[in-house]
Amino acid sequence: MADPHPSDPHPPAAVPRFPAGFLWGAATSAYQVEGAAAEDGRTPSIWDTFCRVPGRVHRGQTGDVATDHYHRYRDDVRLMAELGLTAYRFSVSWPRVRPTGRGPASQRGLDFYRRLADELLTAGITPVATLYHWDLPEELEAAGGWPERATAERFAEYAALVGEAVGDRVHRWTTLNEPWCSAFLGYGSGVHAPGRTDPVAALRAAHHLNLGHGLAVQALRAALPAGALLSVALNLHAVRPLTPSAPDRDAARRIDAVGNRVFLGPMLEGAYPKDLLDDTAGLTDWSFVRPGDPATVHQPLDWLGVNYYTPTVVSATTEGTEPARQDGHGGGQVSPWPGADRVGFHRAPGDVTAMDWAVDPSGLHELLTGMARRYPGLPLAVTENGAAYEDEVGADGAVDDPHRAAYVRAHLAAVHRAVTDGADVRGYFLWSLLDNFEWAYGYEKRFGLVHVDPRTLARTPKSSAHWYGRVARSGELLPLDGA
Ligand code: IFM
Repeated sequence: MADPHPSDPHPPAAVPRFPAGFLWGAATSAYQVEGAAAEDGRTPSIWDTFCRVPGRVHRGQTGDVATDHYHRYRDDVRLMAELGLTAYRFSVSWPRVRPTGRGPASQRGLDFYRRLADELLTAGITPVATLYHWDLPEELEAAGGWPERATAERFAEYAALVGEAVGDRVHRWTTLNEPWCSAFLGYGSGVHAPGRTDPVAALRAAHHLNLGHGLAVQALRAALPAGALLSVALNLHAVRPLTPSAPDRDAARRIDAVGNRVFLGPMLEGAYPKDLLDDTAGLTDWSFVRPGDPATVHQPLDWLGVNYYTPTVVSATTEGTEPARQDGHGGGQVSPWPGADRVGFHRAPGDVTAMDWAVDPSGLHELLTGMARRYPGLPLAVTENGAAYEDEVGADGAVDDPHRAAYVRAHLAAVHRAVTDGADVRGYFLWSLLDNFEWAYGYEKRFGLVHVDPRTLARTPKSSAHWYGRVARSGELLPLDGA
């Protein structure tokens, strides 16, 4: 057949296509969406307690009801199926399936996750379960929390209970979500539950989260059928020095050490980085790391989850920087960066989301290609990426959110570029399926593909959800609506 435009100097570029089998998902976490906080035997987690401390959470809001996903999960699965999503990443609530964190499992709690997995499988959606997304049973915090070794041991027992009960249905597992936040925002800056501000406790917590991960991987391998795919999801920081000066580059090295390599080192390489131990030597001798721990933490993994929102720009001094930028999560006056507390944080250039986070997809490309180079052979998935915007419901009841669709498209383009550059990326999970409880910000920040009415909890897919669904169905990076 003759070329219809033999002289066209700009033939249309091919629409980028993602690899076959790529998982197109959305993510949530138990405390942020489930509600039903006191139902079916669930006991309080550290977030139930933290929300009740005056001044900790926007307007004293709680996850008591959240989006009521516990009761509405069937509708939510139907919504995902109608949109065309192929995977759902959710977390299991520890205090729901093992009330108080120790003792026997709650059959009613476990049954919820079995029903949820069945509903997903029936709808042709792949379930991806995370065991810990920050809701430590309150009784374990009362016994010392993550700074204590026993918490890692309880976590492995809980992992075994869940694996045995749900492992016949769920094949993809993640031990911890963003352990950096659990350790350093929970025990360092105190802007997250349990709200402690002790740098040594934060470092101890980081180690016991690492240990809990390693013990949980061992427990899951024993409990799950062969072929289960195990991972961890890290909020890796794409760290950039503000200037090329040696002090700013050293600031970037410090943040990379206590932000990224504190987990990547032991989990994927079997040792804590020497520079991290040196940076924190004035605080601790790390004697809480027992002989044998590094080997326990260093378990073979089947994939690595990368969570990314915005780059981390740092300088050697805090002069001229806002204290709230210290943690990127707002409001903290105490540094969440032990051994790097003189480092200054800056907003990257460009547009910002409602979180005041700069939109810069190049950080995601950098992280994915960096992980692919550093850990060849380890498949990757983007386990969280997304944006909060001030969405408004139109007079016709529709929610038009072109900014979110543009954010997601730009980040998917970065993922596609990383794949072209050799990174083995197997899936993308948009944060979040639903507008939900955004931790210390309460319900003020909306990350959802689906709008949730704060009074009625009615769900309305936003325009970005319809576009993302078409991308999921086609496997192609389609143009934005109206583009
Ligand atoms: O809502 C959180 C999620 O729980 C963990 N990662 C970042 C999201 C947006 O702040």
